[in-house]
Amino acid sequence: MIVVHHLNNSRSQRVLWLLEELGVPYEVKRYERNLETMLAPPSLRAVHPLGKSPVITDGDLTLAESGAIIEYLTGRYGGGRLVPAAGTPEHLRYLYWMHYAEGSVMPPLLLKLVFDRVETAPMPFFVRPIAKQIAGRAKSSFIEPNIKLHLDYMEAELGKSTWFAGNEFSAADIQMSFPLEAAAARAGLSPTLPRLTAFLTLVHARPAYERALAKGGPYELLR
Ligand SMILES: N[C@@H](CCC(=O)N[C@@H](CS)C(=O)NCC(=O)O)C(=O)O
Repeated sequence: MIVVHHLNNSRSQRVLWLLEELGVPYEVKRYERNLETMLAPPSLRAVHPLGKSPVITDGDLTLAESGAIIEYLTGRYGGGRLVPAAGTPEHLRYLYWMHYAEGSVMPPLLLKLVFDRVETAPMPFFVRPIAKQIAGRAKSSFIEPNIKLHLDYMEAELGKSTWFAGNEFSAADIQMSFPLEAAAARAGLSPTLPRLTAFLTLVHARPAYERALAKGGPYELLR
């Protein structure tokens, strides 16, 4: 039986959604973030040394990293569903977006989360102006321009097809949903990004997405 080690408000929601799309039975083992640090509990390190979510176990296998988990689950249980046929242009786009999500667009979104927190973290009053200045500089000179660059790029790419890999919904859309949900929470999706907004509306309307939310519990991304 597949067990999804699921951290609240996290990337593992994608794995629950994928399994609901595939109709594959699984169990959810829930872990709660520390309310102060927002980190995963130490018990997750007993499953995988990094203690990050998602992690799945399937028999003797323990596998971490969202993209690897998605590849494994579609390959083993998908029967060809949610992955464009090998050798097609859609398959190349599928590969691209599958890697882009965690490799390219998540880093600036994570930096934004960290530097936003630096600005509001408790600290001695005389340090605050300096911390705010450093965080503000990092955000205005690097983080925010990069987030805008990625958002505009994804918006333009979704002008080519309804979904990221083509006109068929694929597991790459599941992988890409997290950065877009994180961007909506952390940076907001402005009216100049109607395709990204429409993508999230389509995603949220999928019955499997709804079922996964019911299994995973409240899903409110960190901001
Ligand atoms: N690139 C990894 C990132 C894993 C990751 O950072 N997960 C976050 C949840 S969204 C986590 O476990 N955070 C809690 C912590 O770092 O303690 C993946 O896609 O699986």
